[in-house]
Amino acid sequence: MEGRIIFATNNKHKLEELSAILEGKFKVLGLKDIGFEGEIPETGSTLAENAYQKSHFIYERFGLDCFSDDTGLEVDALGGRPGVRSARFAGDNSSYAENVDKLLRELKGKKDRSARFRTVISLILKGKEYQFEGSVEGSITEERHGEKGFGYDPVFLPDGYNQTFAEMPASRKNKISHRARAVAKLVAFLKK
Ligand code: ITT
Repeated sequence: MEGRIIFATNNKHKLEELSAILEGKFKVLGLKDIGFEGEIPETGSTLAENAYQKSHFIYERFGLDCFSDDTGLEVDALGGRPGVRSARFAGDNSSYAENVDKLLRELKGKKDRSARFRTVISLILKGKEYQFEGSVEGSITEERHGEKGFGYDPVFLPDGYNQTFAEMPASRKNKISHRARAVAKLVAFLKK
């Protein structure tokens, strides 16, 4: 029988991606499926801390095994920013569009546009935590390209491809992305 796993996220795009990546392996339940509609606090200063905070929060309240994902976009010319602050780059409650606008503004005229997405997954299994990391190298385009995906996808060109994450089919992003790479490690662990 297909196993079930709870993904502690409020981000519906991430839930969709993970459901697609894990299709046929695990049925992914979101927070709504377990009756939780609130926000999970995220106050850590690293991806690993935030990932742990999210999975731990749900484990404490519901006593259920679960995993979370914390992701950041690290831009070399910005000293690794926005990084752990990727969701709030342009301010608290900023939209994806505002964050992308700020990124393009800060990189205007800059030659070095190299960047990477990094994901840390925190899994809690029988009260014990395990972490899995995945990253993908690429560069930030001068303008937006494509409508698919979410967040910074329209301006992220993965190395070796001529389409941004927002131009390529979801099935391709889901093979090569930071999240896909971290999830592959999670699956290998869960299968052991
Ligand atoms: P949860 O914490 O509830 O899972 P979140 O949106 O707050 O959802 P993060 O804290 O990991 O997630 O924030 C990362 C931000 O980075 C997110 O809001 C997007 O703007 C961006 N991001 C994450 N994954 C991305 C991806 O695959 N493609 C493009 N942008 C992404």
